[in-house]
Amino acid sequence: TPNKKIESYFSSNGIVSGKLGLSKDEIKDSFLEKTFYGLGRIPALATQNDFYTAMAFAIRDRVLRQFVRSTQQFNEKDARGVAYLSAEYLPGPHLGNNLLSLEIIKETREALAEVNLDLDEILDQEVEPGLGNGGLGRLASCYMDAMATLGIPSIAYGIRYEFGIFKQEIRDGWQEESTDKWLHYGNPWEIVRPEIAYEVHFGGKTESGIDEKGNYSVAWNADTVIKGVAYDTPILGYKSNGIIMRLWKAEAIESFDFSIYNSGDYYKAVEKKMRSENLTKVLYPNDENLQGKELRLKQQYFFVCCSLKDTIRLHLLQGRKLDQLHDKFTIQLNDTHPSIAVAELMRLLVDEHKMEWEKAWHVTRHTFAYTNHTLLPEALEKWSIDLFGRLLPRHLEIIYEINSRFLNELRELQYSANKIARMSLIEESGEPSIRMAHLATVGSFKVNGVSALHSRLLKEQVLNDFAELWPDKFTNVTNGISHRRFLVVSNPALSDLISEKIGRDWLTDLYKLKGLEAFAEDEDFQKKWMDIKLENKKALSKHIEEYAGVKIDPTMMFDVQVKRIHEYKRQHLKVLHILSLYRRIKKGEGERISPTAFIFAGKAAPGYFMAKRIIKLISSVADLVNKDPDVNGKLKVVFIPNFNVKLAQRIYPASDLSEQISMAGKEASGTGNMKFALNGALTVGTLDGANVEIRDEVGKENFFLFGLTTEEVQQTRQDGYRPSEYYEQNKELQGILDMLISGELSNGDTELFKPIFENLLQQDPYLLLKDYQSYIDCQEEIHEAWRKPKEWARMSILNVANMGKFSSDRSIQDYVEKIWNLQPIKAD
Ligand code: GLG
Repeated sequence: TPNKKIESYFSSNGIVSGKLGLSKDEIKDSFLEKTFYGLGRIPALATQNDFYTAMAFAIRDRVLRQFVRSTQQFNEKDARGVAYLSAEYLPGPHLGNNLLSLEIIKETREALAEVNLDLDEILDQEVEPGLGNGGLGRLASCYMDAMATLGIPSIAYGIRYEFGIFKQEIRDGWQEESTDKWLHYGNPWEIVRPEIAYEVHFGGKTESGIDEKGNYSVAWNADTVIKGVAYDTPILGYKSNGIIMRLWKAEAIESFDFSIYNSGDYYKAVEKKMRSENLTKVLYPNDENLQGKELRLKQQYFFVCCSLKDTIRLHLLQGRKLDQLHDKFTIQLNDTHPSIAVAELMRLLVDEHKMEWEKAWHVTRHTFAYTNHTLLPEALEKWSIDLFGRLLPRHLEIIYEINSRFLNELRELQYSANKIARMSLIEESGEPSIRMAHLATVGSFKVNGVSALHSRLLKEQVLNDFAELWPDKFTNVTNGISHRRFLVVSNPALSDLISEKIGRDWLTDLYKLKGLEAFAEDEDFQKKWMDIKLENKKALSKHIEEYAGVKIDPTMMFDVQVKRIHEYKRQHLKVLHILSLYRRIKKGEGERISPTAFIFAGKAAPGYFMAKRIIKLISSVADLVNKDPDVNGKLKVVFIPNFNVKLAQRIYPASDLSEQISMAGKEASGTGNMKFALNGALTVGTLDGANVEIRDEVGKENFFLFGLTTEEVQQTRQDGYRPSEYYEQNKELQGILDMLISGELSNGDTELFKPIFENLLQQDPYLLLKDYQSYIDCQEEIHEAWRKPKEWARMSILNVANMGKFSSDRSIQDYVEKIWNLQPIKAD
């Protein structure tokens, strides 16, 4: 029975519609209250971290108020919504972004100043949740920011990893990993919901039979049960609604171990409990490379099962029918990581809710939409039938059934046996396995790539057969980024300068930046623009000196490549360029080189041999170059350890040149490319991923292009590429490559970099040697451009002015129009 009394207070009397309490004094009061009564601290004992935590609690109250308000509106309007399923999120620090969303940065700064505390120091205390590997996880978080801001009725589901992406240290030039204990000091942003919990089954056997009503049915008698408990983090939109990121933590089922308890083996019972909780202990640190590990599949199924059960609960709570699920929800699959959802929803509908197969299949394939993030064959998920069947026997049966019906349809269309085998959900050659991208494609009503080029290649290559069968199913949504986090919060000085000129509308409509074009030639504006860049570079230099031990002159050009370390991203091509400059200086031919600091950061998958060696190579080149008196400070090389969102927010505002140099056809989109350009860095890049669209937007005269196109890459392959020819013909390149095996980079060790040398000479799968000369020539142009500061400033302004398209607000708008088909609901 509803409690009318409390409801009336809730809706009309203050709590939900009343004042948020955002004045300086109110913020100060709640901060002090949280410090003393919330944390039980006396001033003499309070640490900086206590102050951070108290401030986070004070702000969280206000954030939750916004969230509660939007939930209420979504419910009242019985709105159609989205459940976003992602195995990864990289939200970055919450406090700064929430202060912006509430528009109380200034008030908070002043409130803290009154008690002699500094907001920036407090912000710096926050340890970010590293619940993702790279672009894919960060994209999910940029989308949460936009969905909250735009009022999209939505919920984001994922996994509450106890240890996120490893912490990276660089020792003697090598990457070393340690566990990321992000929860060590507590997490003031999350709220545990012990009552929102679901059982997840694994293993065992299925049994078919006739149920009490005389219908054929299948029972899954699992041998393990684990409980998933919801942990909610509110994500606040700018000046508006909030949505929830609901992450599942694995726990043991209490009752499950009773028999062992009773038999007296207490330790065995506890051990079982620990084993259950292992499931969400740690994030797999591989970006775009599947490992096929059992625990990973368990994680995927675990969070999918909890999320679908929760979505169904929310749906039914509204008094709706289950066969209308697709009318009320789109479930967006962020890559194939959650694609087991297709089979799980069928299981829930058919086995648990007794819906007939055809109807359930109709609901399922109108509920899911699938975003593909990569064309790399090694990243396309496949699960061995053997492993899969042991863990999820019922799902294997369901997938077989989906497949057999699907293949029958293809036979009716007179498809050849070859083509049918290609399209099957099951790969029969080699170890039989399930192709998760095919499952996701067959089970979804829309499939999208993440940039125009990537979506085209997806249709023409990886999913070509499917695109021919269902042309309307395929679409593109070009990625976008949260310009509020990556410009307003992380580059406040530039944001203020922009707002001074064009007002503040660009915070919610990034296309408004176009207004900056009018000032691109204005010398006074250019000077202010570049002065801010210089200040940001000074701040980054300080950080670099402290964390990487290298002193950098902030007036140098900051040439930056930060992203996961991967051969296709070609950090080693950048290294070849640095060595070319070094050798020119040594030969006395360095007069046309502009003083440059080469800045790298990024993590390598712990088991990725070549990537780890590339980090060592960068460090070795840094040692050589930074210490050589002949270089005389003209070049500096540095690898900043432990790249994460927090560090990224320092780096983009301080960058002059953005390196986006992947081999064409390999980077699905890239999003770092957008963050750099948004902060006024110029891009040197190939025609890959979203680079293509960035260049279209900013104009080709404001973008440094080099290298082969996707088509030329394919042609090169077809013609039989022999990298050694380039080594033999290009003497400069030869001299550089020889350095890798001469020992001069490695204290005489001629073996250390031989694997890189041999890889490049023998296979060079990412065509570094082929693209080398074009890259070097392009860099010469860049160094010349750097010597004309006004020109450079003009190009920098024009880049920012034309970044409107790359806001995640635009991307989400595209999802709404092309895929989700729903009405945003803005909080009043
Ligand atoms: C992928 C791709 C990136 C893409 C990102 C988000 O490699 O090119 O920008 O997803 O769509 N694994 C990734 O980071």
